[in-house]
Amino acid sequence: MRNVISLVLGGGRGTRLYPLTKFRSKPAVPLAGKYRLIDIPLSNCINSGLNRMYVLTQFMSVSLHRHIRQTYRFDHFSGGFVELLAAQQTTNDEKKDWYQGTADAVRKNLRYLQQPGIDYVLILSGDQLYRMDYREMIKTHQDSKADVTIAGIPVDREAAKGFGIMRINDEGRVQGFLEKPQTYKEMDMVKMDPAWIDARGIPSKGRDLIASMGIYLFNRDMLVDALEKTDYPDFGKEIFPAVVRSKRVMLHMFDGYWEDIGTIKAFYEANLSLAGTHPPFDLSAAVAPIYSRPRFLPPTMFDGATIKRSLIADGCQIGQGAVIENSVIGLRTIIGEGVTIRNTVIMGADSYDTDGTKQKHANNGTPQTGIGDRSYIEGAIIDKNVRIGKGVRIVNEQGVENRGEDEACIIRDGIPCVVKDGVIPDNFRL
Ligand code: ADQ
Ligand code: ADP
Repeated sequence: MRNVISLVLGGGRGTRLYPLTKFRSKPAVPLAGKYRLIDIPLSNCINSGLNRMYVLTQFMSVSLHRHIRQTYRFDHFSGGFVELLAAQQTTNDEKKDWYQGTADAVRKNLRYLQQPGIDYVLILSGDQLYRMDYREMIKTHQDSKADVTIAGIPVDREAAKGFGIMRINDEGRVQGFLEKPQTYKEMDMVKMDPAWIDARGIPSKGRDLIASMGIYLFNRDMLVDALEKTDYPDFGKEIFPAVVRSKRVMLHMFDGYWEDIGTIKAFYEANLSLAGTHPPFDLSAAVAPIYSRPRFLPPTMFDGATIKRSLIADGCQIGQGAVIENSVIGLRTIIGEGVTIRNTVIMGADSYDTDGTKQKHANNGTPQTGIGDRSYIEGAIIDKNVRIGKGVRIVNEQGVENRGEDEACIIRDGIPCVVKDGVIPDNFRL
């Protein structure tokens, strides 16, 4: 496995996950109360025996760098590493140095792939929730003598609009690639016979299209060649439609839980699904754990709360009479007395207030870190380090789809979001 390099695409401009990406790069977005998005692909790599990884990100974020440095440590005999490759150092310069697309991001870093001893490059997305043993994909690739192998999953026609759709022949070779077809007419050009899917041991259940999962295994030399000879910015939009004719592009079929969590709505739903009684993705799978930075936090303290179907991370303090249902409560969250939290993702805090900062907030009449007494929050995402006052009500009662841009509490995809470090005064109502 030493001849495989993994490259995680850590995000474009991050607009689809705004405001979670307002102050951080996408890989650093917290997930399930104690992880970060980047932990998913990196854990999959490590559990697959692949430990040479690069993460491509638009800008260097201190917290992402620290997270990676403190989590992914390899002993020096293994040759393992995780390196961040940033398009630029700050977020506020002109955008011209930014990676123009997924292929452009890889092209700008080709020199790292051209080192000796690398035969294969595994390209992964940084915003998906799934568990995969990439060794199986490498085997498909080698057995079929492919130039490129794309992981694919059956999807129905509604879902197909968001994916690259592939037409496959009986040998498993990709013969057509259509990025995000919007009409049934276009989909008909790449559709499969459901019996073809069933014959591969995967129940088609009304699905007649095979979507690219954005997981690609390239022969290194072919990748370098394809990127040097063109200036195509994207794999899905340009590279694959162009190379399927001239190169041996093969399918690796996957049939498990896999979610693209690159939008606010998908991110919200994936987090809450983990809090259910039968989560579709098992965080506790002993054979393939999800790694994250070990922290030395005290156990969570409850003072007479009612909690149902929720994930509660370490270091929280939950006040008397609080009601928490179907929610994710992240590290170091402080929840006041009589607070109600429903269907909500709370990311927690980076640190606890000291007596000094508590006194300062009290003197200024501003809220303390956490959620103030008697507040009611439903259907929302609450980013890190927020200070929400007492008697606040955050519910999207009018069903607004999108509202606000720079305020502390905005609505995206119908979900109220309190931004990182946001301050919400006492008795605020959305
Ligand atoms: P999308 O997810 O829409 O479709 P894209 O926006 O290119 O495609 O994102 C792919 C991954 O690359 C994401 O993790 C994203 O964050 C990252 N990324 C995007 N632009 C980037 C950039 N400029 N620099 C660094 N990283 C960047 C793609 C494929 C489809 C496929 C779906 C599967 O194009 O064919 O079906 O992924 O989710
Ligand atoms: P999280 O606990 O969510 O992973 P961070 O990685 O941002 O959050 O770290 C939590 C807090 O600890 C932050 O406030 C950060 O400033 C501080 N911190 C942790 N490690 C370091 C470090 N090596 N240098 C400076 N500050 C650190």
